[in-house]
Amino acid sequence: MAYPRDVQRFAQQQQQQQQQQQIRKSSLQSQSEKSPFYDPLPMPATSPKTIRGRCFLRVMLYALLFGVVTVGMHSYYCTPAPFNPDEVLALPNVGLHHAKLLDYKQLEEIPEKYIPRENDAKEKRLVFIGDVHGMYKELRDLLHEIHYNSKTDHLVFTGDMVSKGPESLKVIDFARKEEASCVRGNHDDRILLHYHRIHARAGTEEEEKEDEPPVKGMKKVRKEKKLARKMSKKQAEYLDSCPLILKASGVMGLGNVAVVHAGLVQGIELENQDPFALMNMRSIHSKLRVPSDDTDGMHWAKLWNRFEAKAKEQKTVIYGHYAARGLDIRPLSKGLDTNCVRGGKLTAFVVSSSSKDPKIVSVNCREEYSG
Ligand SMILES: [Mn+2]
Repeated sequence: MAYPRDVQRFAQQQQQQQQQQQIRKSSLQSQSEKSPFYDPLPMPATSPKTIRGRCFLRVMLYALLFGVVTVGMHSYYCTPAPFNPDEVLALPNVGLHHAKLLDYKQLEEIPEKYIPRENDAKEKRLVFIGDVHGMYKELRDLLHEIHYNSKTDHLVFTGDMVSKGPESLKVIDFARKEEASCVRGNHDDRILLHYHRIHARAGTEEEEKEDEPPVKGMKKVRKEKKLARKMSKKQAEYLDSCPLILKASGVMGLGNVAVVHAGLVQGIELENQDPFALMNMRSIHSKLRVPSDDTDGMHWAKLWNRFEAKAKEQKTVIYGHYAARGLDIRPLSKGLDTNCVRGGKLTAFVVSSSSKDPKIVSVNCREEYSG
């Protein structure tokens, strides 16, 4: 029960409260008109879910930033330093003196009489020929194509004259007859190794029980041994006479030249280059900085061109071996193995005393041989 006076008081109180609220509202409105910074729109309440979402975004942003900085620093600091040949020399497993042990002829000069010079009265040519691999017919085709003249031209084979193809011994006989120059290739080396082992064992007990374990690659070895057995002493002597490196200086259109089968390590004297690398290398291992016969790492010719360009006396390397790359002509290296034995081409790099620009001539190879 309520007394009428109380009801009246209650109604008065209510009225007062409403009036106060109205005053507060109108003062807020006038404040918003006065201050340009006052935002009259009420902020929505921030729920814990939204706060967590924002936190997550911020963490993700920091993680992304961290990632970008890490990748940037890694690529800046962890890329290999410029190639330093001293590092290769310092490695104990690089056999730089094998040449003496194995009796390889490390380095010879192409005889002066064959070098085309700028002021030669008569035209003289040097003809560098890539890996022939017993493809005698194609060799004859190529010589026909360049109008080979044995009186004025001198042939230089970049190695791997024999093995794989059908007429290895004919190639040797022809090269001997023409007194061609040559460098020793990895396949020439293998055939010679078989030849010398077979002849060292001739007439001994060992000859009877030939070491032929049934392992992978034996078919190839048997084929090589067959060729080695057919090789005459004179043919073997010719192949044996091929040094690992041939050099010449002041060659028309080229300057200083080094001929090798596989490649050279820039910054190491020709006398000190490793025989295995000279006959087999394709790349320089990017971490170990040693020459390797596989294709990982950097192509040796790429490094050669980059660093030899800064050398005092630059040399141009003429080589074969890298059939997978095919014709590979760079300012200071000329790769001539165009994979004739697997149905590719046979290529000649012709330097003439009558022209400053060497010519490249190729012929197609007719049949495919493998193994
Ligand atoms: Mn080779």
